[in-house]
Amino acid sequence: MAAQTPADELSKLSVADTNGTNGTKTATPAANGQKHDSDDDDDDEAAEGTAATTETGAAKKKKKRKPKKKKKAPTEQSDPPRVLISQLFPNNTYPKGEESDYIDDANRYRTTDEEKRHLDNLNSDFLSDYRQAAETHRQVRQWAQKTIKPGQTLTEIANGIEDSVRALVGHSGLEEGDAIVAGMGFPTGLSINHCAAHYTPNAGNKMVLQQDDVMKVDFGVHVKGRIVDSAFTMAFNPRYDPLLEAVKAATNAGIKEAGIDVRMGDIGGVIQEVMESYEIELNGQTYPIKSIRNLNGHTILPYSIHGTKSVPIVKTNDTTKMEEGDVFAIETFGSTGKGVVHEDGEVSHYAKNSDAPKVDLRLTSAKSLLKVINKNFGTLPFCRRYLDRLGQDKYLLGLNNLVSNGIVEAYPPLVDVKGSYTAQYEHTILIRPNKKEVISRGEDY
Ligand code: HZT
Ligand code: MN
Ligand code: MN
Repeated sequence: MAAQTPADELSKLSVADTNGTNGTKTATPAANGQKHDSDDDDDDEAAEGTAATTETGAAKKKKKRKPKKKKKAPTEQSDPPRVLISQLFPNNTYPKGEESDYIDDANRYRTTDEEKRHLDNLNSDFLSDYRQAAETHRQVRQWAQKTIKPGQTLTEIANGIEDSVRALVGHSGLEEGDAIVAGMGFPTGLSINHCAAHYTPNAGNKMVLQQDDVMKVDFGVHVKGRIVDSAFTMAFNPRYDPLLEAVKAATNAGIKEAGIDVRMGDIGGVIQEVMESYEIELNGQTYPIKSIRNLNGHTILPYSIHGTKSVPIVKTNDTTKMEEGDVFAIETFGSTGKGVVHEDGEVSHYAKNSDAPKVDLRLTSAKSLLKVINKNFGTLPFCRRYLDRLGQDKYLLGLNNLVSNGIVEAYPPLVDVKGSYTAQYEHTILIRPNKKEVISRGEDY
């Protein structure tokens, strides 16, 4: 775990120039074909200290030791994922997302104009933070996609994803302020069937994933406040394939349409057109696939999961334009139901309001909980489980008080009609001056 890799060992592996569409498989040094002997893993520093001290008497056999080999730092990801992304990609150089030029006539100059490149305010520093967060997302979701199976509890699944994210960025989030440096960008959404978003288990939740479920897996990774927000849908019964295909295609159409000066309402129109060109047959009934009209994509700001711009997923007359420097979560939801969601069920997701009013809190428990929130999450969304793991208890009265005072926002589960099925795909994209970068793109989606 603590073993250090000589930087030159890893830099020999040509990972610094990984480019274009990212497959987790090819983007990591793991794919370089190098084999390393697993013997090494046994004779590490700890074992060396024991031999001399435990053996006494004349008859002792001198323990044969191979010439000391330093335990090599891992060059591929483990299962479950526990190897730091910064170790797999040294020198703060992480794989790029999927880049594309702005091809629109009015914007063609942007790809060549030297001045534009100069003005790139989404470069260097935070670009590598975004790329590190995105690579963490790809590696954790690759593991999630192969590991998640019906029969697991949602609690196991959420903890599996969250422990992995925290390990790969090297911040457990248990020491005060640590979750602010890097870690979960927001709680792991595990929303099933007619539930479209914002469901994650609270303590004691015994829900088990079922064979015929459709589960949206929506999690965020942040590095120094740069949040990558990306989601996919899992189903174990192929009958849902047309639903998943429709939503994946709709999200990709929205991503393709996005660019500088593109109007929000037009992006919604393109998304809806693609989404609603699909239908699905379930139990001998044919359902049109509808865009969920009251769910949206959104801008992302440092330490804030939603900025001020929304990206509709149906046609609207919103003429707000995308601008350079914007970061967007492009997410679309399809449904076999009404295509409208409402809030329903126990809340799990919360976030401190960015423009929280300064209220003199009367309740001691609310005051002390707010301190915990400020120190550990700031304005990053959190869930009840995150308070539990920090050792907090009996916080619900205080938490509800912060919500009623407008200091903390509650994000209840969002559901379509019972019996319906919903799916989601989401990517984070950077509107850089010269290029659009789909930072979270992988081989999977
Ligand atoms: C809120 C709370 C969270 C943002 C979208 C979303 C998951 O529906 C403007 C448009 C995490 C995220 C959010 F804990 N929401 N993306 N991924 N949820 S949203 C929204 O509240 S605000 C959409
Ligand atoms: Mn999301
Ligand atoms: Mn989002």
